[in-house]
Amino acid sequence: MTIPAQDSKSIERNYRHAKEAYAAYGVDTDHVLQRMKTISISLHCWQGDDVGGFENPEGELGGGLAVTGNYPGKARTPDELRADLLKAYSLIPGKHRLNLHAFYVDYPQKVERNQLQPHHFQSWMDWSKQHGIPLDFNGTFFAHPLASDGWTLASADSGVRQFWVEHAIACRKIAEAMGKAQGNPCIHNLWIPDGEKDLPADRWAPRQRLKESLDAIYAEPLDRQCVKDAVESKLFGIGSESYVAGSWEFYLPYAVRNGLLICIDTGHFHPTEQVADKISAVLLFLPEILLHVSRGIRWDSDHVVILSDETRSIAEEIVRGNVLDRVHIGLDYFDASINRVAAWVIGTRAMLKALLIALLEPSHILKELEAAGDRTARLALMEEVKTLPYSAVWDYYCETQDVPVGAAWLEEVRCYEREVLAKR
Ligand code: RNT
Ligand code: ZN
Repeated sequence: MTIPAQDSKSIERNYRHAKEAYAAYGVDTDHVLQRMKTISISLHCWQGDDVGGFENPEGELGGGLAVTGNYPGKARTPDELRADLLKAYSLIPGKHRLNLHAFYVDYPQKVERNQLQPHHFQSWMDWSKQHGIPLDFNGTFFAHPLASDGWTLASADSGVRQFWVEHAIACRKIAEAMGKAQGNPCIHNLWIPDGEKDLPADRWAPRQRLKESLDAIYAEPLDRQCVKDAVESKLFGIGSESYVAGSWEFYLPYAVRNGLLICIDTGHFHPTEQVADKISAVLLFLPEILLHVSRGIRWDSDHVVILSDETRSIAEEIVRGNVLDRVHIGLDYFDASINRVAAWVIGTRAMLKALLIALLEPSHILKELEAAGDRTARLALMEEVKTLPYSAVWDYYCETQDVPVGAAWLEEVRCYEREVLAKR
């Protein structure tokens, strides 16, 4: 099928109409577009190669993570991954970040994870600088012989724990160096798989050990202008269905007590739990949070983010609370059954659309109606606002940011697939 293209004249005409429609609700679309330009999403490098990393191309993923699909053309080297990323960024309006995992290290010699240093990531930092794409960073506590049983920082083996504590400390230092180099804090996130497949007899000892490991990791205060540490909780994983040491109830108080960011991954909660509802609660007690926006289907399946009710309500909460500067938005999914560049583009554009729609919402009116006790009008208006012409504002935003409007980006991905991906 050929993708329908829109001409600039009709994009501008539609935008003018939309501007009037929103102005009637007291919303200034030009102002909204100015704010959109300041929003950066952190794209996750691991969508580009099915969470493979570059340490060991044959390595087992482990950690209870599962990527399904065998779409051709995945990135096999740092250069291929960077090329694919640049293609994706070129199809997404605005300036965005890259979220790097430690096992994407790009260095000619093998370096053990507890020995990693900033200079092992020099090629990434150079690329980041060259393209103006700030970096975020994650330790990698899976796909490694010392994590083969799924236990790392909470392991009963003190040698194993020590190795991973050293890895985490090394990652904090790397993140600090990245933040310093880019003049912008690098968000360092920590997620570990540790848990039990079946009913544990002792839920206490692993959490006690995890706490001690974390205390050692975060003992040294680092410059918050360079690095911000986040911890990511999880409900269950494959092989840790009955118990996860680093649960939400474990990490939230830990983060509050130690001034860390909590990372909320939308796939890490009970399926009917409202992740959006957590934001206004935790931000009363934490200065900032990190999001891993994902899409679970029946479980933490990490499907590509779409413009779902959940994505929209997360964006609404961030915007209504006026906390765009306190919420770091990262993506976390991995789908190997479709074109991987397209997966980045679809997910990031969906997140940005959700934020745009939220910024366009006349929330001041909704809040006034609520304060006046007029719940009828609140609901009526919430429903009517849903069909205001945000798509015209989105198209105009893409046009003015010099990226393809509507589905036209897909043509570019198809072309890239023919010319680059299919030849791998
Ligand atoms: C796993 C966590 C974690 C990973 C990445 C690869 O359930 O969501 O964030 O997806 O570290
Ligand atoms: Zn995550």
